[in-house]
Amino acid sequence: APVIRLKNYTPPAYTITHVDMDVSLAAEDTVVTTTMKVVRQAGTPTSAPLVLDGDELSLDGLWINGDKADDANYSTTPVELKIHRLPETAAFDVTIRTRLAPVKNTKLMGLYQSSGVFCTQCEAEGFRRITYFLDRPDVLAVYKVRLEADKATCPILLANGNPGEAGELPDGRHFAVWHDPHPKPSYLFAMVGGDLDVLSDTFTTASGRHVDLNIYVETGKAAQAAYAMDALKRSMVWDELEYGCEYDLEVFNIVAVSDFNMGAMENKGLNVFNDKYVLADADLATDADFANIEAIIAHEYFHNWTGNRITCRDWFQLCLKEGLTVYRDQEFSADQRSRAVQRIQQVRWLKSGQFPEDAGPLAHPVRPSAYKEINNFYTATVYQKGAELVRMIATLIGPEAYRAGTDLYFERHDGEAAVVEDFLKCFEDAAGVDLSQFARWYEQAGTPNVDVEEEWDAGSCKYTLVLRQHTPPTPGQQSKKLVPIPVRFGLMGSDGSDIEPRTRSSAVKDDVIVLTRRETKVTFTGLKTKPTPSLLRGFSAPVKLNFAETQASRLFRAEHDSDLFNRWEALDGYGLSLLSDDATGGSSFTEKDREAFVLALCKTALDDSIEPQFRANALSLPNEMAVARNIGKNVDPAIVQQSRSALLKSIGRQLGKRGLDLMTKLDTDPNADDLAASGERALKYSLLPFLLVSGVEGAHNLAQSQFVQAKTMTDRMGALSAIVHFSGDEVMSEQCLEAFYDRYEDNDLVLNTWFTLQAMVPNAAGLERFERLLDHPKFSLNNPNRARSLLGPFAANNPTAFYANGAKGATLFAQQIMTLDDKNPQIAARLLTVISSYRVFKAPISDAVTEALRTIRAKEPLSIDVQEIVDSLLS
Ligand code: HT7
Ligand code: ZN
Repeated sequence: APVIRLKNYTPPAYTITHVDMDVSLAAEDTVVTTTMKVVRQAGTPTSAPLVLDGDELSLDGLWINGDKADDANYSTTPVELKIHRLPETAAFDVTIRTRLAPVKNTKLMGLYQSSGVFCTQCEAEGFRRITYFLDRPDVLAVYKVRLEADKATCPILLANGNPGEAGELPDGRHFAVWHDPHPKPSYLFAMVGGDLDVLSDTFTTASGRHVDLNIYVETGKAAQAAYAMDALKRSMVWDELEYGCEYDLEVFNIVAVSDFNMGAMENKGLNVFNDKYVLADADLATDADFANIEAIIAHEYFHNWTGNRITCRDWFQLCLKEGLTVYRDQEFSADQRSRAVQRIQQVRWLKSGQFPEDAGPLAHPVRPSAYKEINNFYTATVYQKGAELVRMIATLIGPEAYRAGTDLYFERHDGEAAVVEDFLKCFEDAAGVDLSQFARWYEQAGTPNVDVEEEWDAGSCKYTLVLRQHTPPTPGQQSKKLVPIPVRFGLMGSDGSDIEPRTRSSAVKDDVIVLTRRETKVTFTGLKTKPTPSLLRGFSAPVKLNFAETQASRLFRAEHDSDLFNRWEALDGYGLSLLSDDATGGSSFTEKDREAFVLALCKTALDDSIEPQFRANALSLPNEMAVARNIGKNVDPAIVQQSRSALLKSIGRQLGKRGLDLMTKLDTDPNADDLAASGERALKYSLLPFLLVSGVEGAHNLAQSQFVQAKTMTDRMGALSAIVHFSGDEVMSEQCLEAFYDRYEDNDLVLNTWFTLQAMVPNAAGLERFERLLDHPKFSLNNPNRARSLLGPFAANNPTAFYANGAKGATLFAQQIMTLDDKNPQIAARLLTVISSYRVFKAPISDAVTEALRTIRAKEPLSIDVQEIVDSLLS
């Protein structure tokens, strides 16, 4: 497969300004007739052919300016339609008729059917599976779509934009016309046809525009869309207030479908969602599910401006819309919920998903320079690290200049397909700063390291911090340049409060040290005693901070840091170092250090003055994979597990009865759906595993009664997961799993969580269970959520099972990937990336993974999607 390179970008020779589509929907034989107004671009000779993209299309007719093209005028290959001898006028019409079989589309790209509902997914290159087109984001057109279908099975017909004429047709068919006045790239095209229920509401924008809001869901489930609707309205208000962005159509439609490759899609005026991120009520969804729904609804809505009104010139610029929109959804969630807790969760995700990507064979810059399959580049690096870059810009220039910069971006580039440079220039102009060094963050893969040393001169009362940056090499990028790194900091006095820092250093602006050189030295004066530094507050830059801080200082920060994020980080970092030291037989931690950690953690857990959700996060110790990655090589998963279990037990013993009492006290009103109640539930179920593993009297019974009496899914799942993973009581575990299954066997979304929970059962028993579940009648590779629910956690986060019996899990996993490759290569490739840290494990077991990867590589045919990932994983 050819490699596509950013440096080879050329503007299109022709563009398409108007698209008129007529779609007659039918499962086996959909007919799509598309008339496009094609405009020859300046400098294009009239002899230049028009080359349109296509993918698995069957061409049924071609007309130029209404005249049937004769065979000599065009040619097709599997990936294109080339039209020669075009009219000499600057603009002309091309009409193309294609025939599709949505029911056979298992890739879920283009037009497909999900539980009988016709829907589309066009990003990144799905539109070319509907019609031949200039399927690239820098071709923007105004669309009119006429849909027709059987009225009984497809009473709802939707497309982008505003609704137009609709009516009845002979033979039980009907039609609806949609018109989208905003020029858009083809990846934002969408249409839906099916029998769906709707939850409707309205919104009035800041300037008084009336907007109809509709969420379409499977019949009988409209009530489950209430939270999504509420989140949507809050998102609309927030975007007006924080970014001055108003909605710009008469309707905003969301459709939830059950077969979907990713989370959701921001099609103009017609978002299509994985139903997992729409449907929820307290009986069916956990508090975490609700939070995800809120974030994804917001994310897709925010794309209306950052992505749709201003789109990307080419797919290398993906971070332009995704990094910015993730940053926006993160800030939205921070405003709606606890900012510190949100930041902790974002950083957890960044460190467990993006840092490993940046440190392994799949490392690539936030703006990659080459790809084979664009679907493989919807990554944690583009999304999460991309968001961190926007966050750093805001930190470096301050909130007012940041807002002035985004205002300028919307003003300057509305209606355009932009590049990262355009975005940066807006902040340069608004803030009067030079971001040329900052631009390197977009080009350079790898997580920068910041090594910190401190010097204290009691005689002159001077305290000096020396910070040095270096970025380790990544595949294809051996030498690295210096990048600007904003390190938010504080100096803590002996009573734990912040000291006003006094320095003449030009690297310091307010509470931020900006590292632009290899080494930055900052001296603070006027200090009576040596301060305790609190560095990288709020995780102000996506870097790895190496500071040989004493354990005592960590605990001091855990207790007193005015930055709540850093209080969590102090505990998390302590836990990670302790577990890594333990699992490698190291001697950096004494028994006393260990006890001190256990005491500090329990103190935090039991401290009623701290918000419960924060305490729950503190109690969630680094998982086995985090410890394995931190160790970095020759890891034996069984030993990591032993260290972790031992620590869990110590903590459980220390919590003892007080932990149990707290749990009982946290038995909040099951109907309360406010954030305070969800924080209490989070704390409650983060305590339970400790109490169960350490055999605290009463814990076992409490777990069982919580499960039996559970009124919400958070309670039910919290108890079930603790029982299955920590009670050691197989009989009770099986009974509860069975009860859960009996209750929810017909609810696909809930059943996914039943698979996921069991995919995390450790050791050989977990491997056996995994093997059994692969054969379970409800397991299927056809539904992405179901495939992910079992394969994902097993391969990503359950190393003692995955590597049991000579890494048999790797062989089983590879077989599933190969089967999936024939159905849905995008999902196969994405699932395969979860094992990208396999090389940290010791030789015999990691060799087995290499073998499994080679088997996949030898498969024929093998999709480009999977091939590109396997090649990187093997390189
Ligand atoms: N922009 C979307 C990314 C996307 C996608 C979504 C569903 C299926 C396939 C997809 N390919 C790319 C989602 C987002 O970031 O908002
Ligand atoms: Zn997005």
